[in-house]
Amino acid sequence: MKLVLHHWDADGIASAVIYTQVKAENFNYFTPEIGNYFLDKSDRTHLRSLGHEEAVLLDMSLPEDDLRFLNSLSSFMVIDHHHGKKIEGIRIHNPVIEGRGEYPANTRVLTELYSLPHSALEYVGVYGDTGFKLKEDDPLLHEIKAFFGEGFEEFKRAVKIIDLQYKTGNRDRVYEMVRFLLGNSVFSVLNRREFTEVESLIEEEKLREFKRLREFDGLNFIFTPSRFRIVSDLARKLYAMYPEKLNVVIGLQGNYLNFYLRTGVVDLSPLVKRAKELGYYAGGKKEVIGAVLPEERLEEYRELLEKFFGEKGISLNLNEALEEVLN
Ligand SMILES: [Mn+2]
Repeated sequence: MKLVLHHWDADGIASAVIYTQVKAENFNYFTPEIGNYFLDKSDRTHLRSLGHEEAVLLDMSLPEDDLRFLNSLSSFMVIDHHHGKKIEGIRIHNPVIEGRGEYPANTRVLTELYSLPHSALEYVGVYGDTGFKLKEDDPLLHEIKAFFGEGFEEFKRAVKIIDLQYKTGNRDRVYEMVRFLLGNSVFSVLNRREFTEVESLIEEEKLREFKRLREFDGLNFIFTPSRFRIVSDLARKLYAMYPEKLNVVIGLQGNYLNFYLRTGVVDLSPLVKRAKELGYYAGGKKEVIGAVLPEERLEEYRELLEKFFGEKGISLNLNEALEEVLN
């Protein structure tokens, strides 16, 4: 059996479809626990049990240790467009790492690698990864509009629906989308209720989970046990309403906690740097820090945050709020 591992977003899905079409073979599909840019224990157990003879990883930059793990299971290669570095002993096709410029999507890397004509699937990846930040005068936007003509608005809607599937937290929905696109056009996604309904399911879930908001002195706090990947959206919404408060949202992500903090009170970038140095799966910028951590590191992470804010004369007071998470 041959395996395609891929990112769960629109570019990852379209990449899996393009790769399958190029190879014209049957594949099994796999995406890590949604939200995890690494393989967790149960991912590894599952992958080990497959006994596949070949695997390719598309549109995802996993830690070196995970790449070595995959390389030990079967013949393995990576096709990607994320920044990173070459790794001795791992086959990686990534023109960005090779210094051949920026690639807006992995679907574009595949299109070039296999000398394919431009396609709707390629643009699903391109628009999925870059659409939100393309300015009106961007040549890439002109290129996409020229390709779709009158159908551009419908195309945008289809990309959104393809991308949204992962937000349910249900990997099967992602695989169903891959399989659907193997036999159907990008636009036909819009005629399938099982895909389009996800949009309203997510909105309803967000409204429901927002009601869990608890307010402490200077702190807004939501702990959501929802399977949906809405933690960053909830944190964004809180921040829009209360930029002067510390807005913390914690959700479950497989065996891990997804911990988001958004605030306009202080520049968080030094905290992001510190968290990364301490080995957390963390990322962020000036007004946001997100981290994925095992529950047993929650206490330690809280101390890191409280120390950081303490140095600025701000008390975070997470103790009381966190009781809910730990119970
Ligand atoms: Mn991508």
